[in-house]
Amino acid sequence: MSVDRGHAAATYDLVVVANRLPVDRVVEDDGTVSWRRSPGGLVTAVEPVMQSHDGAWVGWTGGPDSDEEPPEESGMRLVPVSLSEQEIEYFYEGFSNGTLWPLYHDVVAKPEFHREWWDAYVTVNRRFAERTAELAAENAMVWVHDYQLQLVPGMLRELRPDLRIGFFLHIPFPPLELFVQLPWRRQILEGLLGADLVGFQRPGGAQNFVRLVRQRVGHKTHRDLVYLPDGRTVEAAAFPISIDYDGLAELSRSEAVEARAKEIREQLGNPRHLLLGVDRLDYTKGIYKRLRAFGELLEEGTLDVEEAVFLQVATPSRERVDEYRRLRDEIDRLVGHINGDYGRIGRPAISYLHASYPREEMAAMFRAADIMVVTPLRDGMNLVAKEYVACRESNDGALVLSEFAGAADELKQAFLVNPYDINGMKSAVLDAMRAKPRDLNRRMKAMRKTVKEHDVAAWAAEFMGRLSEARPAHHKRLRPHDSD
Ligand code: ADQ
Repeated sequence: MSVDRGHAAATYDLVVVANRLPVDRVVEDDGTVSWRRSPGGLVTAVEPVMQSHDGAWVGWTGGPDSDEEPPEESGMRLVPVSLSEQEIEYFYEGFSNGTLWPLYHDVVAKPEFHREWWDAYVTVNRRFAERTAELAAENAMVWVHDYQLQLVPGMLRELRPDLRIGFFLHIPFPPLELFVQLPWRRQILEGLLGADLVGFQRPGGAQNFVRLVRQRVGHKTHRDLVYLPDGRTVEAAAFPISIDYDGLAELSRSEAVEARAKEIREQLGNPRHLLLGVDRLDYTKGIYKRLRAFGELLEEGTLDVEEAVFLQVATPSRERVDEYRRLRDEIDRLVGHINGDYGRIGRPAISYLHASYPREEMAAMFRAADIMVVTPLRDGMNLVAKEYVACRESNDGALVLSEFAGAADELKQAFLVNPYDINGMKSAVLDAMRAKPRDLNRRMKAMRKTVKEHDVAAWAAEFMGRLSEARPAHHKRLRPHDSD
């Protein structure tokens, strides 16, 4: 039961803790402040759970030094955590996105290790933990999200041993050999072990975690369970995230989206093959190698811009981090080269867009594209692959998908590629172009069934269901005789 003694001291049965709140603060031209719901799967995922609980969401507003509380959203209280300019630089851009992000993505870029970044990470995680401890009702469930907040479960457990704490990592959890580079590896593992349930996108992530805990912290483990000296048990398991399949499928069927899809194809010159890439502009997404593969197909004369064009949408992201600025320049140059060499008047080989679009426009692009090219070098899941599938009601279209995206575990009927193998990607694109409609139909039907059956509501319900079965601290589990 939660207690409402007016907002200030109210407590909640379910608290979601994520780096960002699900709203953006918008300052209008006349200076008035409003809040806009920020697009994102997480809100959609937790909304149904929040409505059946008495929920609060703790997160940062996205700007410096702001603890102004936004209005409630979908029946949940939104509780801001404030970050200073320097914390944004050290905690968010630094340790989260300059250290952990590259380290957890196969060291695709070089992670930087700075002690002052780590100090800010500890300080900010503590602030989140303290705020959450004040908000959670007795025996409440707390669901902490992602790599920016890995110390929160441990800090919260110390403050509030009564809570049931779940943690979900949206990005990959790296193999031991990479993780051990981190000077603060032990603190991170101990932070995560504060949770009762630690969720990962793929079974491999859960296995990496359990192996590290056994070898580096020395706790007993058995399969996906960790046995702590205080008698608590921590479970590690995979919960592959998904999308609001029905919502997106319905949107994609609308006449407006259909008309817009047709218009997009016309504006691109009605090519026989329209290839599409949609990503945050991030070095893990494999945009550069993907466009090179397409450029080579044009260079060799295997393809011609009269028959195939590429629409690449890349939303700029983390622009204050050096590595992202470099990537943006590299891709700008590559696109310039390819268009300069192979484009014709009114027919660029690659239409390259930096904008962020509303859902309708995204759905129209997915409907318009014959081949969706999703080739991250490493990705926790990749929702774009699932979104494309949800928009292909006609069961046509092909998905070229990296083996290194979590989505590859479920979308087995995609044209799977190794994103480092440029020749392999070229062949996969050609295979997709030449595939018989019956083959494409069979693949798309199977993938649509998978995503429909395992949508985001199922994902959230599974995680919450498992967390609600987790034993509170005073219920000791029997230890097995041996560990593996
Ligand atoms: P991301 O790295 O952000 O997420 P992804 O899963 O592809 O990657 O999600 C991106 C989302 O942004 C998609 O819903 C997509 O439609 C949307 N989007 C992309 N470009 C857009 C644009 N130009 N305009 C509007 N919307 C756009 C992290 C992990 C992933 C994991 C998710 C969820 O890196 O591996 O799948 O979290 O757990």
